[in-house]
Amino acid sequence: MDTTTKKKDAVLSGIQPTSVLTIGNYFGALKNYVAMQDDFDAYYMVANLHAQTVRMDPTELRRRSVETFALFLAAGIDPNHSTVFVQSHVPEHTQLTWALMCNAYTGELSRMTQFKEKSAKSAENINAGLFTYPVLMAADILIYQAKYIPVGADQKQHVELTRDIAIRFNNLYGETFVVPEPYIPKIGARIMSLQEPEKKMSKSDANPNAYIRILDEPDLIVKKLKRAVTDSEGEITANPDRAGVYNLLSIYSACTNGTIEDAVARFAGKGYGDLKSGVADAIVDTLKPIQTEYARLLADKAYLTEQMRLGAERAQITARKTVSKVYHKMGFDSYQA
Ligand code: ATP
Ligand code: LTN
Repeated sequence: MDTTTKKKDAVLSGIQPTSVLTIGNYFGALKNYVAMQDDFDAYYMVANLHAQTVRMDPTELRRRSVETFALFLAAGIDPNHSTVFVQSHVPEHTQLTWALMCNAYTGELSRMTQFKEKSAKSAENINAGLFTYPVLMAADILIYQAKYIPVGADQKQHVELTRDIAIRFNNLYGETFVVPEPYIPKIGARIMSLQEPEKKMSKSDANPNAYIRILDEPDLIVKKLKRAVTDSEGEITANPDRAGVYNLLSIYSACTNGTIEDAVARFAGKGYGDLKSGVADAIVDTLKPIQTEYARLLADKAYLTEQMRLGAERAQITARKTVSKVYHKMGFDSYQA
């Protein structure tokens, strides 16, 4: 055995199964999961515990969790290379959450932008889970000693909070956790709503014209692009202040793996109609292989169930180690007289 081989750094990320994933989730997160899986010890999870911070029907949550798992695989995550699992199948996440909860401050949690936005959106259900959600996310990350966290720009603040909690814990109890860093892609980190391009595209937006789902049919994609909000300038330039046009150019770049400048050159001298149909075609081409593979996988429930079981089993080996280390350090030893 080659004893000089360095252990790979771990990466972890998760997506909530609140609805069908959008191209924002794909370009901001999922695409990078696939790109990183060969170079890292990768853990990718369906964040179903997080999803109940907004009220979800249990039957729907169950179905969407399986569908999101299938979509991970369809997008190219290889369960033989990466540990892919559903969060609630590894109960150690909630065990570590309690330990971290006692090391997180209510002041820092109340500064989280996502908490402020989501509580403004659903004033009738500002539950304690919505408030403590970033601590569960910190547990997801720290339990696998993950070094890099591939996320869209909106999650940067949560990863920074995780760093603070990890450093605080390490200072108090001795070196325990790897301190993680966000990995945010240059292009695609913040895909905007097609209807309100100042707002991020979100899978739970009330207006379906605001987002493109990974599973949207080509006709629907063309229709939604036609309705996308632009501006009255008529010229195609890369100006972030012209949010609608800039967003379409970013989506095109993300689909074609090019730069914004390449996208501007491609549409030089053209009108918004050409831009919209060019972007729609690029999206359709990107999503087609994922959609085909998704349909195939979803028809094989036995395979999905088995992969979920194997993924959870593998994740649990690492998760257990971290929890026993942390519990021991905090004085929660088992059966010691
Ligand atoms: P919801 O609408 O349910 O709050 P969401 O669409 O914001 O969900 P999440 O499950 O919160 O999606 O996020 C999963 C991953 O996708 C995260 O890494 C997040 O940063 C990324 N992501 C979400 N929306 C976008 C977007 N518009 N652009 C780029 N990345 C995004
Ligand atoms: N909070 C994230 C989803 C999420 C996550 C994680 C991302 C849950 N646990 C751990 C990265 C690492 C969100 O809402 N997008």
